[in-house]
Amino acid sequence: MRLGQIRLREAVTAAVFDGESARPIPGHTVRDLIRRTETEHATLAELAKDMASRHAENWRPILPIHPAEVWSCGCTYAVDHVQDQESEPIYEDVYRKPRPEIFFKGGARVCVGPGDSIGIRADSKFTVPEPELALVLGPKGKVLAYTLANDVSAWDIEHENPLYLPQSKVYNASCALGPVLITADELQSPYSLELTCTIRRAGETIFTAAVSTEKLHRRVETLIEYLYRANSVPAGSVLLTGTGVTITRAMALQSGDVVSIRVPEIGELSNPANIVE
Ligand code: DO4
Ligand code: MG
Repeated sequence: MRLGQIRLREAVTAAVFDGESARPIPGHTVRDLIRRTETEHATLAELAKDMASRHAENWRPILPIHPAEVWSCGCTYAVDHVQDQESEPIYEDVYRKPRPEIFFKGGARVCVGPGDSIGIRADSKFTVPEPELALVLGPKGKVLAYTLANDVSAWDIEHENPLYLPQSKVYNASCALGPVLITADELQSPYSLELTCTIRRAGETIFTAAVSTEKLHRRVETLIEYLYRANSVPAGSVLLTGTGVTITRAMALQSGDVVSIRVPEIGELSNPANIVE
């Protein structure tokens, strides 16, 4: 099932999507449904199926979940994170170590939905999109659904000194999610998705790259297990699984660029980029 959110009479409202049209679940957000999966011992898809109105209309999907918390994994694919500098040994080292890199990306405050602007920090000259598969976590870290994420990052700030990582990763509009969630029952495997990322500038495609999630170097269960060590992450949080695509400095995001991330089974997440102060 494709589950997302719409704005219905000013209220963020969960909705079941079928192509362009959606059937609202009035009075409930996706986080509300996630809470009910525990009390009603039902899956997200079962609950949404029962609760969605019969009437379908064309609706624009908004941010598909206002996550309690967003966490992000790094160095989970064999890519050159540094690109235009001497290879930074810490990235390579973490890729090989048993303990994955996991960092706090923020909360709903830094998230934007499909069509919304993603942010370029005014103090960064090398901001990039990081297209990633995202896991929507229920109680006890159960994967309830999947979506697409853009872990927008200011690489020049992060590469200047690893202690600057939070400033590269966490700022206004630094995380795009969507366009909708696909419930876990509908995705056979998270390891066989072809993820494509495109950057368009003034109508021209200036960058395109694809990676399969079969190249993900860690199991999803391992990432979740590490995330929950001594850390009671609430249901309704989102975990980004890392990027398998890297961008050169020549392709650094500029205001007006449009980044699109696509996985056929999930959809396309498209966002224009804009400077944020
Ligand atoms: O610490 C570097 C960032 C890693 C990351 O976000 C990724 O690999 O996706
Ligand atoms: Mg990332």
